[in-house]
Amino acid sequence: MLERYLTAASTYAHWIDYQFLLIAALVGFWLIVAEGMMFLLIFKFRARDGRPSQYITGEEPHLKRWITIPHFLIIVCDIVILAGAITVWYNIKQVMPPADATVRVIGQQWAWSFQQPGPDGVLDTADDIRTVGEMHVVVNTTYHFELLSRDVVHSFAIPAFRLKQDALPGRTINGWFRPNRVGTYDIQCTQICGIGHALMAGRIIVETPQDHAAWLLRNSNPAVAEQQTPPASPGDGPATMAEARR
Ligand SMILES: [Cu+2]
Repeated sequence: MLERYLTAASTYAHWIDYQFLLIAALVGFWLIVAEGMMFLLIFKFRARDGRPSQYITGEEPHLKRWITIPHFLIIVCDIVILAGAITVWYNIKQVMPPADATVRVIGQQWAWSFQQPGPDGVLDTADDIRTVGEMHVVVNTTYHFELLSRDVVHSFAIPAFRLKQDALPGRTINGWFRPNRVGTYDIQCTQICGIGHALMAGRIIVETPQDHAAWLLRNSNPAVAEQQTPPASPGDGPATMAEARR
């Protein structure tokens, strides 16, 4: 249902959406019941000709029940919401499914930069690809990310993935995502991090394995990539910031 308003492009996006719907439905139900009851009672016991409005202290047991019974029902709803929230948190933040690839995400005032494995598929080797503001990933691939900050607290967010994770200076925070829809999606910083915070945007391009392989070839260090893969077809213009910088 929330997908109508915000594309869901990762495997856990719908878990978050269901949790929001669960909270909205349970809280919304009690909001309507409580407000409806309040206005009904105001109307029913209002002052009329020859009869003043009633002042009810609510101390008698048959009146107290109007508080205690909904109170316990709401506690049951709270437990349902908590159980859902803990399950979602555990599955997204505590459990790391095996990675198909690992990438490094670095926040700084005021840009996101990314370090991804080159054609060898291994991070921290000579053919790594470094980009600023733009990250390329393969659809239906589980990524682990190592999140770092060079200066202050940032927050790495991809709304279409329902992913949000703070980046803390001095710490490497691990997380994961698995994009399941081809497209280009926003990356944002969601922790106010200085005067350029609003400009700290990027994009993530989820592409097919073929498109990603072509991008890898175009952006790998030619000297390193030549030893590992056939050369890219000539005439490809600069397609990304990484290529344009070289
Ligand atoms: Cu930031």
